[in-house]
Amino acid sequence: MSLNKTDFGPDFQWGVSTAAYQIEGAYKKRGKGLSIWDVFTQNSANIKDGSNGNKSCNHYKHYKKDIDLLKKLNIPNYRFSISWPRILPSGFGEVNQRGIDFYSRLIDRCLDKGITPWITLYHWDLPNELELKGGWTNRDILNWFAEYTEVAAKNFGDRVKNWLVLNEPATFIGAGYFLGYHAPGKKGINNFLPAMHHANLCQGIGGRILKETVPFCKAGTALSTTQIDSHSASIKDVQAKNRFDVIFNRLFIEPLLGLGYPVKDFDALKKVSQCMLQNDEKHLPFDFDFIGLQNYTREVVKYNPLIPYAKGRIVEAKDRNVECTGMGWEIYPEAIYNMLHKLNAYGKIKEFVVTENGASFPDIKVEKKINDPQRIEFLKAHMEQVLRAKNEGINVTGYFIWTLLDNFEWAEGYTQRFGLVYTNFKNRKRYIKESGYWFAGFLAEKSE
Ligand code: IFM
Repeated sequence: MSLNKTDFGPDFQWGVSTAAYQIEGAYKKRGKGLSIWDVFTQNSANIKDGSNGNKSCNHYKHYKKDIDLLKKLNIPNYRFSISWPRILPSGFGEVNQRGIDFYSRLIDRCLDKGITPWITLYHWDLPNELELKGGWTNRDILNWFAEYTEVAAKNFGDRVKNWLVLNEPATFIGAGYFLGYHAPGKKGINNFLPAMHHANLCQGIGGRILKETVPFCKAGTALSTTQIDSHSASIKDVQAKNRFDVIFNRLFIEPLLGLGYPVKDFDALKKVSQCMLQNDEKHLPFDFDFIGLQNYTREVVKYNPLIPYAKGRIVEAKDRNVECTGMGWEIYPEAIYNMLHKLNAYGKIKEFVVTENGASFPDIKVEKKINDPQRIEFLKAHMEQVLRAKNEGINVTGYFIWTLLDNFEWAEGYTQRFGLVYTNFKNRKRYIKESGYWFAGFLAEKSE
């Protein structure tokens, strides 16, 4: 099937997404406070290659060139995140004007080049000073987050109309406050439940403040989705699959839609009531203008009584003999289609934007050229599935590739390359990959 931009209609929004900690570097520059990732990466054992984001792509310095790259690639929308400790070094209180100025310049550069900026408020780099007070487990995060949202909305809302509150809460809460392999490295159900509940409340808090503060704003939140299949049709495997579905897909959308926590399918969630105050249930729902849907793969789950709470484990893609990306994630394009359908079936979501989809492959630069046919195939196959869902009536209005530049991939360090543009981490030079040129060509096609 040949894929054309015109098939998606003239108003479909195309873009790329990035995140502050993954690309900015300049981790201590011009008044920025430390984030939990700055601190977590100080222990090199936490990251596969012992690296950190202290310099990363140094987008802080090269942002103009990076926006020029967007322009060169014909990319009309740019989603980036704000580093909370860059603008509020202690998390609340004193504002770092130099941090505000950086994002103002970035936004202005986008606008000058005709690129629409989209802001994600929280893409995982919590100010470390807040973590010292308990971070997401401390209920005060509701006030800290409200203040942060207000500062961002007041400073950038005159020029930025598209906002996302959280990025993948299931990932940063699950990996950071239950499994401990992401910052801040906390573990266990007693950290997980309050952190999860507070993140849920913050989605609504952020959404409400944005709608009150930013005239004509479109507010959403970005949720990770993963198709979960059971290893067999046995009742135990199916129940395990349902518990993983709760963890991966339901924890942050159902409270938002007024459905409460899915305790029926996951017993261990019952204790969340201990973190809830009387009116919390009323404050969980929020009617976002759109949901940012993110998808990379599917997982297969098998019952395992030895695993606490989930009582199941993921059957790794490599053990299933299927085609994988560099992350070891199965290449399964139907997952994005199925997840659009799954969330659409709630019947309450007005609009979807695919705010992340992409793949890492071990790209090699040969004489300034990076030939990455696997990424092109991956992207095309996923875009086809998005179109299929759209043609079936799902209101999906945009598709953003993860990501512009190869960057710091969290616990994987620099071992994974997701970019349309190759980054040489020794000298920060950028080289457009074949996939970047392919996307530019696709976007150049004139809409009817
Ligand atoms: O790099 C991440 C991003 O920060 C959040 N979504 C998934 C990407 C790939 O792992």
